[in-house]
Amino acid sequence: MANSKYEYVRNFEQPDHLLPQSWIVVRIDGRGFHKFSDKYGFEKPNDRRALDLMNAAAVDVMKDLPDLNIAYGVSDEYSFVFHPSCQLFERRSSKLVSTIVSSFTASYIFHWPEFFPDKPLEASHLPTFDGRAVLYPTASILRDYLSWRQVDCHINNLYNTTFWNLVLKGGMSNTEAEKALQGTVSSDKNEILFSRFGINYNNEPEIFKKGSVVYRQYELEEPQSSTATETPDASRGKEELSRTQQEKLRKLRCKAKVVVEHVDIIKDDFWARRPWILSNRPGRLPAA
Ligand code: DGT
Ligand code: MG
Ligand code: MG
Repeated sequence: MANSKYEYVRNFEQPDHLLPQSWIVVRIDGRGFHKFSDKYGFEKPNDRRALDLMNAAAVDVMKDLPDLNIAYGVSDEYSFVFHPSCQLFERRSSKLVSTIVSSFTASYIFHWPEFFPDKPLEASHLPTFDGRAVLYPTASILRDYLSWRQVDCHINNLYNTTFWNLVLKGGMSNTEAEKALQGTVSSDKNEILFSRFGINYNNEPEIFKKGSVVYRQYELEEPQSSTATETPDASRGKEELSRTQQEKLRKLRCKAKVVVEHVDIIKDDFWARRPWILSNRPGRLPAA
């Protein structure tokens, strides 16, 4: 590149390479979705179309970035996870976050008409997302992060389901419903749902109770005796993969189907049967 007297301004750019050998989570969240969901008439407390649209956008992001290992979504947020060995964009935080945010937003807007055919987006109310990258030093802490999001999903969903039943079917005002739920624990909310509205919370759709998990599907494996979180940290990228090896892995990943499931990711079973997510070594593709 030709040198000019302006060249020095480059020095104002700050490096933002994320620490090596740590899990990277990019979490994005809808901006002002409280208003946005009202504007487009999302059903309360859960709008299946809105959640399916979030999932469609997340699948596109996973396909766009084969380095991603898993993603977890609930409400207007999605967490995207990169393995500690990931070298995408030299691990530069702003590149990773801005790419995921814009890729997700573009896809969300692209798919909108499939899920809301009768509600075209208006230029004055367009969906936008913010994003941040957070590092987690071990697979066990990464799992705790994902468990935190899934527990949050459950707690919020139980509260919201009870709240909106009290309002929409029970005839309470928002303030009355809020008061009625003050100081209640889970079992109280289950009881209110069952005794007043005949709803067994356990029978609510899994997507509402557990959120959505997106990952590359290989053949499920028999759980090994070692716990799911022990092995992966050994292969966290201390031995740098050559470019050719990385390219080969990327190609293998692109061949796997990206699936969306609404399952428990807190217990060991999910991870033990899908060791490729934490190990970063592609599994066996299912026979066609
Ligand atoms: P923010 O993130 O600080 O810009 O503000 P919000 O308004 O996006 O707040 P946040 O992210 O804490 O909460 C998500 C909002 O999105 C919450 O008010 C409820 C709404 N929302 C998300 N999914 C659904 C849905 O399926 N149905 C309805 N009715 N609302 C939803
Ligand atoms: Mg939000
Ligand atoms: Mg949110």
